Amino acid sequence: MISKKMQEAINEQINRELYSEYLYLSMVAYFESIGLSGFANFFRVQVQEERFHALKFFDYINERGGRVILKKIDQPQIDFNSPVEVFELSYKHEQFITKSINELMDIAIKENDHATRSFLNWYVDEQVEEEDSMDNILNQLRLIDGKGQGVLMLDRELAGRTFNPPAAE
Ligand code: OFO
Repeated sequence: MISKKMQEAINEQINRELYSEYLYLSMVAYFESIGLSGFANFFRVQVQEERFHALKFFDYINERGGRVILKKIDQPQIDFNSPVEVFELSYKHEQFITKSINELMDIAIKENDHATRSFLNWYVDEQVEEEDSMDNILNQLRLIDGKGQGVLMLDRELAGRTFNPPAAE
């Protein structure tokens, strides 16, 4: 059975994952409003990824005999000045999430909770990808100065992103 401390920390993380979903959905709305449907698609897929992250924690608490407590989700930022700003924020947000996953791991280590340590390894690896994908697009946007024909080409490329849920583990 999961400890109260570990359970509470994971419940907080479920809230952060749901907030991530909400934040990226707000970015979908922004990109739809400025006619960049490929960027909107990129964040629609990101929304699905975040829901997946939240539900994976949700299922884990249940499997370990704990109790999921859903908390209030803060309102995300609704307006953005440019695609570059969106990716700067997303990259920063993913760094924050990485830090929070590392803190969960610290608790699992302190509590000698080997099952949770093993479970969290998936998120540690996932965060490497999460940061990398935001950082890559941010760099591409900076190369093209965040505007012009290059943005339209990137938009076309991002239209092809699809959600591929990892195989059940
Ligand atoms: Fe974007 O990794 Fe979850 O929050």
